[in-house]
Amino acid sequence: MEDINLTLENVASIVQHALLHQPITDMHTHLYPPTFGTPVPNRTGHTDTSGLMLWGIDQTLTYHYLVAEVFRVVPATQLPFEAFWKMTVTQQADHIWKTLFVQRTPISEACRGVLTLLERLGLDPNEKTLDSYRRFFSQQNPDDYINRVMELSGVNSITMTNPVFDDNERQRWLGMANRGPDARFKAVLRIDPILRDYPTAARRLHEWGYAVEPQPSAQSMAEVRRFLGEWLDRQQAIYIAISLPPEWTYPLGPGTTDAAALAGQTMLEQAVLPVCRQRKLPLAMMIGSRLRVQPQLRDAGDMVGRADVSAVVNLCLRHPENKFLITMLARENQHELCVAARKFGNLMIFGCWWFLNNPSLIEEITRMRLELLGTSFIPQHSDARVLDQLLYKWPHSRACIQRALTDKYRDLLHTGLRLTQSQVQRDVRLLLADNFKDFLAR
Ligand code: HDL
Ligand code: ZN
Repeated sequence: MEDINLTLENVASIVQHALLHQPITDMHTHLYPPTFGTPVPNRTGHTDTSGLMLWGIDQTLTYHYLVAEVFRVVPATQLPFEAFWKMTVTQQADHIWKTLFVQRTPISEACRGVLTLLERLGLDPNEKTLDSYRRFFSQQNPDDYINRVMELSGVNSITMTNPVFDDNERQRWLGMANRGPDARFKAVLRIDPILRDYPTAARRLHEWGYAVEPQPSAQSMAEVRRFLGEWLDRQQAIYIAISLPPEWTYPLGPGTTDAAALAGQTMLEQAVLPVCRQRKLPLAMMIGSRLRVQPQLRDAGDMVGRADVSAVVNLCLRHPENKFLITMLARENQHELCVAARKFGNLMIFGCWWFLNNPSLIEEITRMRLELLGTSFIPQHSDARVLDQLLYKWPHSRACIQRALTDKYRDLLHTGLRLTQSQVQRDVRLLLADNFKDFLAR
């Protein structure tokens, strides 16, 4: 088929077409296939209440972003946290729908997302109750529904987050030995406690049969390396991931007396990074989450904090043989992180994470990244926790990326540069898939 030259008149439609038709590798989500259990009945009526595959209207409405928002309208002084947590998921969903979608205008990004996904499924977002939506989902089979959501959202590869220090997660992996992986999903070994709380991690690893000691001895380092290798093999994981608090820094100052922090740093340098180097796996570090600031909100109780980009610079400088996938949670860190990425080829920045995953910030950050990094970054990941969210997180982000890209191509056309549709398609393929795949393979 003949290539099309870009003009000021056709550039927007060519960019939109390229984004819509480029299969997306979603490189960070909290999604699971049905083999990890589903808390919503499937065709056989089977429900696994601790199932990890979240989907359907009730799971969508009780997403922790919406839990935080509903407590702003009906505060805990009216509906105590404990009373809310005692409710069933359907009761919580009814409360959230009534409060945020019926009694108030659902104008927040998390609310608008629910309306977008309902519309994408061909459902009327104007219902006053959830009955008709529940009827629709009761007729879906989880496995078929995954295929439908992937097709509608344009995602052809879902990267999971697999926190092996979570008992439910770990037991499911150990019990799954004979079941092959689901080709639509790729695993990621998530190991926060090893760096954030080494004493607890050491105790648990010891319980699981690894001779890890309370102090980061040579034996402990070797056993943590064995643990990492065994789980990377079990999961066929494509990278190792950790999230870190805003105050995380690297290297720790010479006068540091915090034994847990020193142990975490030793484990990073003597166990995690060597295993990643040996297997050519990236280490993904998600920096800036201060956990359970409001503990009564549970998953909804985490906060953002400005972090130290020089820690990322020192990491990339001191470990040139390692590959780092980095995202930071504070808007204030984004420009400095972008400039850091200009200095290190072993640093790939990704996504507009969590509290940055809002159109006003996605567009601002994407424009800055295009201007500073060209096409050498990963603009977005969904971070979806409920399968249905792919149906809004990607359309909303694509619209932002489209506006930023279109303006940048227009700027290029004004220089007299000739551009074609196939070049736009190549750029979009890099941004939505190949930058990640190439970084893994590098
Ligand atoms: O640590 C993470 O991976 C974060 O994405 C958290 O899961 C957070 O709760 C979240 O869901 N953000 O979107
Ligand atoms: Zn996440």
